[in-house]
Amino acid sequence: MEDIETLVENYRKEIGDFTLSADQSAETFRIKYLGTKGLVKSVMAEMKNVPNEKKREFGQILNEFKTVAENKYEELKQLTVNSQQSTENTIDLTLPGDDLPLGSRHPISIVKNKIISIFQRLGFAVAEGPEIEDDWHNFTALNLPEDHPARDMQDTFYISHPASGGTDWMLRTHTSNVQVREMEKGNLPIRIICPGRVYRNETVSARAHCFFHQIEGLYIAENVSFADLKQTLYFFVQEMFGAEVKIRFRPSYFPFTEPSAEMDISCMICNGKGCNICKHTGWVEILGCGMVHPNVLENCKIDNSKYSGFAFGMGIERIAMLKYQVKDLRLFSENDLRFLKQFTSAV
Ligand code: 2U9
Repeated sequence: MEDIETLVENYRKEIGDFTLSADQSAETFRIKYLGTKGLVKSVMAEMKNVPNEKKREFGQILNEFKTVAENKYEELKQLTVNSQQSTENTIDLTLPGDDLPLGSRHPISIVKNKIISIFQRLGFAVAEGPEIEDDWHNFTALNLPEDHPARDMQDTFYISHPASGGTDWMLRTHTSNVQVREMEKGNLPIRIICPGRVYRNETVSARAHCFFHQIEGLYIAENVSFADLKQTLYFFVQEMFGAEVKIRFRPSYFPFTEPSAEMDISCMICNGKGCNICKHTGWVEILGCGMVHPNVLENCKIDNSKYSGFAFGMGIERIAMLKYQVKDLRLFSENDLRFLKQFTSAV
């Protein structure tokens, strides 16, 4: 008798503590306690061993035990229903997933990629180099004499560092350092374009910035002429701005090219009739160019009696301003999403 009472007491405690794990339902409980082979039935079977005078008292204990088990079962069933309902209410598995916000490419990258792809079709390869440069690769090799104004502290950001080892490090003022480094490798012919960021000590305004982006080009081989330069740039302009756009060259001066020229395109806003963009001239300047100066070839150990070459340089911001009619250069570096998300491209 006492054994059975202790057993019932233990089962009651067990039922009180019973909780469902994630992979169980109220049915798990029913089978264990209330099923045909369940613990309640097996305890009930003990009645036959109870003496008659105790049957009444003992029957009461067992009935209470059965009620406790049944109540717990009802409670567990309710819990299962509630948790199913709350999952059903919060998660609609038929809904499509959340949209991932996609960024857009920066207009400078769009224009840069377009320029690169045009020159790649003409056989130019892309070359890149360091933004922190020494005096030789940024200036001296490019035929910039010691006292040239472009070396003035006003224009160039110099870097002073205790570990510089006596080298005058600077932030490159153009990407021409990349061409110098390619020429020094001595693998001819060379047909490269060099995109990258450059730095100049300028006051920031709508038309100037202390950093901007350039693409420069260099072609060195035997018998390269100014005619090759003109045809290459004409192809570039037609692909970039449209077949109806014209070009013209004006004589100019750069220390690293001789002869040198600046190239204008007919204004694609007014078709050459005159507007604010072209300041009523019908033409807008887009780049500088020329035949590589013999001194530059010599500085880079290239035989200037055998080889000749042309070079050109353009500011990517300037091309982007013309193409998209952006009036203020600063917009390109302020990361204002209202500006940036107006540009779309496949590349
Ligand atoms: C080597 C030899 C010659 C690159 C050249 C220009 C003319 C030029 C300016 C355009 C607008 C710079 O971004 S800008 O301010 N560039 O006018 N650049 S010829 O000539 C080279 C380069 C490398 C070895």
